[in-house]
Amino acid sequence: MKHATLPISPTQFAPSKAVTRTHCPFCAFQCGITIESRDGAYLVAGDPTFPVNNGQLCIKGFNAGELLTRRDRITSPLKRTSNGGFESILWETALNEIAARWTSIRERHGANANACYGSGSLTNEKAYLLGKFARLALRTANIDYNGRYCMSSAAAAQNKAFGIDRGMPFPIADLPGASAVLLWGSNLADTLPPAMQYFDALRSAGGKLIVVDPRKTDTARAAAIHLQLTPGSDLALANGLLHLAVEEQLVDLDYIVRRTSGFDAVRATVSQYVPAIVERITGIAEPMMRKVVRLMADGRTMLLSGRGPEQQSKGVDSVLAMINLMLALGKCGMPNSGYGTLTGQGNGQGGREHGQKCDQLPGYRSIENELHRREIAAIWQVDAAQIPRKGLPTVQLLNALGSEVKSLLVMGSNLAVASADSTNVTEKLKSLEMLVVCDSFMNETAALADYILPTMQWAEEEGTLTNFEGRVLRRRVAAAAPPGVLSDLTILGELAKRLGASGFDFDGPADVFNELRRCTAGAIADYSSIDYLSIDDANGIPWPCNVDAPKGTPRMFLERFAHPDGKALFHAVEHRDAGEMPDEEYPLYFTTGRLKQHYNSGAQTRRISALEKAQPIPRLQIHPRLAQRLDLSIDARVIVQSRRGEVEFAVEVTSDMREDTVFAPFHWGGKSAANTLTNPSTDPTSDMPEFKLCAVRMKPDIIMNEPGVAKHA
Ligand SMILES: Nc1nc2c(c(=O)[nH]1)N[C@H]1C(S)=C(S)[C@@H](COP(=O)(O)OP(=O)(O)OC[C@H]3O[C@@H](n4cnc5c(=O)[nH]c(N)nc54)[C@H](O)[C@@H]3O)O[C@H]1N2
Ligand SMILES: Nc1nc2c(c(=O)[nH]1)N[C@H]1C(S)=C(S)[C@@H](COP(=O)(O)OP(=O)(O)OC[C@H]3O[C@@H](n4cnc5c(=O)[nH]c(N)nc54)[C@H](O)[C@@H]3O)O[C@H]1N2
Ligand code: SF4
Ligand SMILES: [Mo]
Repeated sequence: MKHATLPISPTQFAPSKAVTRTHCPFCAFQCGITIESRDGAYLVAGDPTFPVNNGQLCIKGFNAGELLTRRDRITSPLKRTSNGGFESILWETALNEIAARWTSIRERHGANANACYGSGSLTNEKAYLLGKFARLALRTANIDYNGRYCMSSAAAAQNKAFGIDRGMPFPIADLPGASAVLLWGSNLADTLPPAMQYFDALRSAGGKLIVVDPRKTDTARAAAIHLQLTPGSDLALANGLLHLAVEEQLVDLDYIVRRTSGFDAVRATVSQYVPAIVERITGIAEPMMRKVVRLMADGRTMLLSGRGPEQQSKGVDSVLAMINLMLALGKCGMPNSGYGTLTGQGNGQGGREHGQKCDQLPGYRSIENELHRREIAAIWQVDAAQIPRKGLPTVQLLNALGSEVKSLLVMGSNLAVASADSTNVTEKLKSLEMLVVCDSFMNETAALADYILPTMQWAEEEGTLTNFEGRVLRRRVAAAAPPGVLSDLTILGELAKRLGASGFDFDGPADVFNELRRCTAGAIADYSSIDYLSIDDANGIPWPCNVDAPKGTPRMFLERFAHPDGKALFHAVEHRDAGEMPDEEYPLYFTTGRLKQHYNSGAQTRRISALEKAQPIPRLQIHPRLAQRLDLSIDARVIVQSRRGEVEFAVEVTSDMREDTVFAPFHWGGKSAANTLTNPSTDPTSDMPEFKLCAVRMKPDIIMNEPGVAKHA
């Protein structure tokens, strides 16, 4: 079968206008863009009419059009050959063979031996359909997704404290109305650059920005106060700030009584976090802590967290400690105030709501809740008993590859680069009976696959995504897909058919959205009144959107939180060390994160010439005194070792670093893959791996001034 005979409607996927309004393919800011096709290229500009970015874009967005004309696009299904290369095969052959091998694995090892892996890059419709596909077509419990690496800690903490997880409970436009904003472990000057306009407005209105980050980032430089804390000490700092709030009688007792429960236990816990102890753990001096807590207690204040404190083995408790602080100060649910997390991936919000998580059904329902199972089973027209139970979360799933799990379908992630202890993950991927990757491009994970199924990308198909404010947006078609590629939705439908499953015949993305919408009615993430065609006119609709809130809900918690009694819950949490701490053998903290020019595993941005030219290689950021101690010059290359492996980096000497900490971006694979070093120990609640903290060494006798040439210092 050629792709033309598969059920895709050409009109649905053809761009209708010369200039199309749509959204950027990358981060959760989901900037409004316009795409114009001119002389064989696609020109991207900021859409001044879209109210979130107001016409601004970052360098990644401006250059995203190049992805649509890349010559290295995969345009036919590829199958691994016996000599380790790939051969092109027909769609019909690929789909039949994959389905037959899944069936054989299921017969030999049981249904849970087949697994799926999704992504916060997928549209809501894809995330939803992948979850349904795993449960009903493959009949496996084992599906998880890369949001596990991203939003899982903040999501778990918000669910515990507020009973709901919508990244930011208010629109970003509320920010300049605050008197102070505490940005905790986010470098949004590089990671959500158009957000800086709101901080500029905050400053102009007299508001203060406070940044908590072990590095002096561009975001920290824009702040009135920068707390350059010891990596991994966030929880102690948050408890220490609350200790001072109690001591200085800054807590809002009336709010605490009316709107929360559980404060007494938290007050007892933080009584131990006296300034001297907190100062020793965090490196932040007591007067500075007092200054910050007074600023945060006074007026309208917000605390927004990023991946810094979240991507740790205590990420959930660290976020809970921040929420405790904001609840005690009486801020959550108040105007221009409260706690929020800055969601990362393009659909990092919607991607965590519609059933691609191992414990979840659509609408943020729980797969272990009998009522939720029955509700979804009724829409799926199956018996509730047919829906599998909870499966393995990512790190456990990846560790089971090759043993309990024999096949993996990957849609929208470059696991071999993005996972902690990536050498181990690569070995696990190699040990599978069958790895299937759906992607538009070759990447380090696809290179290990048995089958690669080429997919349409962002501007070639439509669908909905939910931005960091919970605003459901519509992505539009602006470019024709090359012949030979299919939509992920079509691929799932065709594979489901071959597995004998029904319920996968859809007439395009809007049709899938309408089923998703029904599945969310009455659930936590309620999309039931969002009309697909009205999304554009409204410039996006924030959920919950239902009969009670037909225009959506820009601001949450104004009257009640989402727990049954309407109250927010305090959680008493204790500071603890990271899974691995610096010691004599490995004396330095190693932390990781992002550069402005590259996106995540780099699979897309390393292909865009302007971005590649601006940041061609990963550099290890180190403090000048550390460089001097190790006799490293600016152009030096260095080998960095952790207990899990070693990598080679070029060196960037910068006083933005602490002397005890080195930083590298994780956007590259191969010999400079930061994740070769990172520690896969996970948070016990969220299963988030510890990307932000492990111990490394750079021994003088392995410093290299030329690649491959060792020099004794
Ligand atoms: N340019 C660019 N933008 C992106 C992305 C990208 O890859 N590139 N990805 C998108 C995605 S998926 C995400 S999740 C977001 C992430 O957005 P951010 O959270 O802003 O990004 P990171 O660089 O991962 O981490 C933020 C900061 O955490 C700091 N940090 C490290 N250790 C600690 C610690 O122990 N405590 C504290 N408080 N801070 C610490 C780092 O120094 C870093 O500056 O960005 C989104 N936007
Ligand atoms: N050391 C370290 N590691 C980290 C992090 C860190 O801070 N430090 N951050 C973590 C975080 S927050 C994240 S989000 C992950 C992200 O890392 P990954 O999970 O690897 O995600 P990406 O690199 O964004 O995307 C991978 C692939 O998805 C493809 N893709 C995009 N859209 C679609 C689609 O619609 N369909 C299909 N089939 N494919 C698509 C792209 O072409 C690309 O090849 O990395 C995590 N890893
Ligand atoms: S900020 Fe995010 S959404 Fe906006 S242009 Fe940059 S990558 Fe795209
Ligand atoms: Mo992320």
